[in-house]
Amino acid sequence: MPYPEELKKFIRKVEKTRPGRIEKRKRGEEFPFMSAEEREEMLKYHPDYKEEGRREIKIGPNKGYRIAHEFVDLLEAKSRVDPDAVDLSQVDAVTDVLIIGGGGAGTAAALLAQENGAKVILATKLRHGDANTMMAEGGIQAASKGWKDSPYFHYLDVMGGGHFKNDPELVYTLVTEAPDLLRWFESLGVMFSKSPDGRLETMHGGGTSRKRLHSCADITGADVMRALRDEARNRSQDIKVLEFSPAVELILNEHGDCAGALLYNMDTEEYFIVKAKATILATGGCGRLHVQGFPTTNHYGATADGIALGYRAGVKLKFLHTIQYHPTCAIFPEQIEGLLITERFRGAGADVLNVDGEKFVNEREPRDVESGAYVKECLVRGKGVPTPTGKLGIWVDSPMIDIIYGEGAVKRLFIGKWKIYDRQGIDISKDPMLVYPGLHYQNGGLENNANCETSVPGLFIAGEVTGGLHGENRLMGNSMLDVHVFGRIAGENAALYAKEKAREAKLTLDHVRVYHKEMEEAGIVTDRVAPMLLPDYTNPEVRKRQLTAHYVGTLR
Ligand code: MEZ
Repeated sequence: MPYPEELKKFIRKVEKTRPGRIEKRKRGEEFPFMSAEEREEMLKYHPDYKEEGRREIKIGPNKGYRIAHEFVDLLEAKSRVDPDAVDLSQVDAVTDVLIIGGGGAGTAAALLAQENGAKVILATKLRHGDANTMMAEGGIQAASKGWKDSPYFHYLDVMGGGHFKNDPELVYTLVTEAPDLLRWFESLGVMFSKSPDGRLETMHGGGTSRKRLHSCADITGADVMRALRDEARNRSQDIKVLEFSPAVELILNEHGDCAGALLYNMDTEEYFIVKAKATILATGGCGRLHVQGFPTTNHYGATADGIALGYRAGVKLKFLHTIQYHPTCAIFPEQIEGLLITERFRGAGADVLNVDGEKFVNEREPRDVESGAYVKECLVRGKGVPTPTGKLGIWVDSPMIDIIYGEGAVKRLFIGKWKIYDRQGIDISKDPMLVYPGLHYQNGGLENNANCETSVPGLFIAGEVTGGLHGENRLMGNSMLDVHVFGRIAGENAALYAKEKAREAKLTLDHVRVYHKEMEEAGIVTDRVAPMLLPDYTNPEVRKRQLTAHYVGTLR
């Protein structure tokens, strides 16, 4: 739907302030960054800091920890199966390494496990590549320009972004492995955006002290996933991919080691058992929990399944009290609500503006601060742009990019986004986009170390399901880095574990029995089951929240 007249009148205010803003840009005048104290103050408007949004979990290794109600609901839920009804002597498949999740982390893990001699089964809930990785837009951080940047500066930025609460060892691994990861991607055929002399293009992201964001236009994740998936499919002798086969429970053995998983065939509605010497959880994030009713940028299957599976098996949670709300998600037109408007727009020079067409925050504050500022502008200062359906938004002035880089720049640099808006009758090289923060990333998750090991022997984890690396706030471009750096490490270490350490013993689901008993003792009476697998949009409570752009896009 093109912008209606009631929004066009606000767009005219944006147009009116544009020449003055361009002049200031030419003079190098920036909206000032906040001081540390001002940032602290601004965070009060961030949804994570809303105490009534969370409650204590009553059971499991983190009993007493306050996290979002939606996570507690997921963890205070029963298994989808009755452990007494599962015959663990009937094993359907045996493998060295079972990988649960077919996004970037899972697929990178599969490749490295195979290269280290393992036979691999990769089980994924939807199609191979239906994952948040595929939807990543803005890029990947790596200190690739030695003379201006180094892993040292990258390290400091990551720690600062995470409020210095991050696990330092994980951060060290992330930043030192980053340049090699880019080389690996290129060897697999990922096509990064480059300048005419062949050097990687770089850009600033929120909270980065150097330009180190690399991308494939604004469809970085799609290109990375294409290359990884092709490579995994080329190795089909050793890597078997099971689509529409989510895990519903981890299986342990009598030593307490992880020994595979109970999977569910979504086509036939049958359960089946995969026994494995090592298992990797790479199930991704949680956007479809719609925490506090927020729309999401995440793919349809992002229901935090791995959190439920790992926690029940005894793995602790870390930093799950913080969730990332991406500042710029489409709020209008409603058909694309939740659509990610990549931070690259702001990195490239698009101003963010209130209802008067005025700037109110620097576009490159860390994400949590930036989101807090938008919430404050709309809900406290009364400066949000009202949408025809009663919501409030902030402008991202994308036409600035054509003015700065020359006509056609928006279409060239942001072809993915340009096309989606074009379908709605909006040309974002001429008109700005209306946004509001949306649920984007799970900053925390299950606890791991830099070898991707968990407290359960034989259980490795990688990617968004983990917690510790990003502390309390992830910086842009570090998720594409995280999932692939640690996906590779998990794959290699799981293969070595399978070869050298795995112990044979009887399979058991006793941990599920113990968990159910703990629920009973805590007085939790519920018919909820977890993992959720898919969001239930037939439920009016869930439907009220929203369908996102990705969903609409798929139907189109
Ligand atoms: O890392 C991200 O989440 C990212 C790069 C998102 C974006 O704005 O494009």
